[in-house]
Amino acid sequence: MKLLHLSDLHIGKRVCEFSMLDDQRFILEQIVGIAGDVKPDAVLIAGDLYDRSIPVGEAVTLLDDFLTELAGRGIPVFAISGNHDSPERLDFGSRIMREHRVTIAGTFQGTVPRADLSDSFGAVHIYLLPFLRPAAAQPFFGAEKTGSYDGAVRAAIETAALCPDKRNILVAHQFVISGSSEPLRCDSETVSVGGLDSVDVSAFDGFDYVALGHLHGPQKIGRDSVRYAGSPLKYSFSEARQKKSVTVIELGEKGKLELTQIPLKPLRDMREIRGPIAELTAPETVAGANPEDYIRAVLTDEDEIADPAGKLRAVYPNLMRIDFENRRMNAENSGTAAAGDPSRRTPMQLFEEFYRDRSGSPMSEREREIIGKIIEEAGEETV
Ligand SMILES: [Mn+2]
Repeated sequence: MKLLHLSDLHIGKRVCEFSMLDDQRFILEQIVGIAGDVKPDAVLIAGDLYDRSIPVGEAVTLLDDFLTELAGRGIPVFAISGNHDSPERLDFGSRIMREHRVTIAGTFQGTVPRADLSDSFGAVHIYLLPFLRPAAAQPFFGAEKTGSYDGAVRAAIETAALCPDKRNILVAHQFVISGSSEPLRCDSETVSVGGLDSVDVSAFDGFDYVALGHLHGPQKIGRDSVRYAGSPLKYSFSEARQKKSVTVIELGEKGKLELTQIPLKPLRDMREIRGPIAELTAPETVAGANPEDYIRAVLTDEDEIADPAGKLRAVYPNLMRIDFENRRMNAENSGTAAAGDPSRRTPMQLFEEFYRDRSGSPMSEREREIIGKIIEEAGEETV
């Protein structure tokens, strides 16, 4: 039996004010193509289908198209909610969709629902655990068992009463760790301070494969068969060097399983370029890769550049971010750090820093005037 594992679609996400919808449509069509080639017995989607609890209309249409395409090819889908999804909204229509073999577990209802598939080796039990917070588990298991994410997830799994002779698969969306080793994190994930949301991998000991969502870099946790598929697209520059993929799980008889990662090729890559502006905008540099990619430019020029954003955008239309790395900036930055406490700077100084950080150049006198007026109107003291 073959299963295709994906997660963290974050449909509707915007990165640096750029809508990712075209990129998401492109990558989801590619995944439908992969599903057509691989012919999995099911597709597992491990949460964060949408980027926000109330997704924009186009995002809903895109997910609808994706699920309809898979269902149309006769491929069963098993999906759960992630921390970005609204559990109730994902549940909408789910009882009707189940008739078309699209099974969505949005809200946690006190048990881990199971779906049964089978092949020549016998039954495969697929369990669906929506993203679980202790507060959502407490009404079912009491405060004592659900004082932590780890406790809440263990209490939920206990309800599953696994058949040890069957092949058991879990789809879950949690922050899973293995002892004290730190998983690979990215900036596009929602972080929780102090690791209070962590669940130890030992909670999943009874499962033959755990299809995880939450972390955006593809990786195993502890053993090979507890895996984050990762997001299908890069959603932050901290992921610029990652290779995105979907995971194929090939189940043999109980205890036998093979994993393959199928690489995904985005419509536009997200990458960093670094150097003096003349070099970065030179035709041979621009032609060396897709200029439509999402770009973070790190400029190393020592001299002041007039309108760096405009110059870069003329050749890289999807420029997302500019940073400077030169002696002058380093000196200024260390000056700022020495000045320390932002609360001791005036609103105007803070805004000037913000403006320079975003645009790459200082504010003009006219702009300073306008901002000064706005700050005054807002009742803040300007200096
Ligand atoms: Mn996510």
